[in-house]
Amino acid sequence: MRTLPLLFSYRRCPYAIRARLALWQAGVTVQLHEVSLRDKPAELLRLSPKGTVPVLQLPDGTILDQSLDIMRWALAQHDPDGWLQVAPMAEMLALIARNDGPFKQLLDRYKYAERHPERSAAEWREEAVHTHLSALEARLQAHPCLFGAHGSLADMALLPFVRQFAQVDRAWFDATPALPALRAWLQRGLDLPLFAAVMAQPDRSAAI
Ligand SMILES: N[C@@H](CCC(=O)N[C@@H](CS)C(=O)NCC(=O)O)C(=O)O
Repeated sequence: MRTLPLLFSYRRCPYAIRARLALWQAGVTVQLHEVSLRDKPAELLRLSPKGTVPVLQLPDGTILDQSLDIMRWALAQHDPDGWLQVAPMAEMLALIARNDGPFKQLLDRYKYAERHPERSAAEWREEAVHTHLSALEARLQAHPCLFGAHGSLADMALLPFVRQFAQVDRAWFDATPALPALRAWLQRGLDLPLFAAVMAQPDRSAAI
């Protein structure tokens, strides 16, 4: 009988990173199964045929195969810094939906601009800033985190995606005058010991 939840994860996937951030923050010990997205294990596809990571299997057999559901489940177990309480849930979810929908689509176009030649990488980037990141910048000009002084579910859910955006052209991100508060927020997030912990090279199939 399995005693620990089983997490199928991929180290650099932003959805998997956000799930790990919440699980580690909650102090939930999982059996971590690092997968190759090119060679997905049959067990993962059996539990969740859609074949994306992260997937969490609870000891009672329940499957959570959406990163946000994993975050909310983990923090419902234990939420030491009150990430679920920082702002009304509907407001946090609305911001996360803008990240996961329109922003993620533009992020992918910016990152893989050669596959989307209707516009240049710089134009996709500009649209991503205009559609989403400038609104985050405005929030962060007003306070250090997205919903005030303290980190929330939304900060943690968005952080890995903003990290990925920054990494596409680090020199541009570091120099743009358009996003100074977002840059500082990202750096503070990446400097958290929690972030380093979830990005540690996984020992394949090790319990953490
Ligand atoms: N809505 C899902 C999206 C997860 C997702 O798309 N993960 C990517 C990796 S970052 C994936 O597994 N893609 C499948 C593939 O590349 O084959 C969630 O929030 O968990």
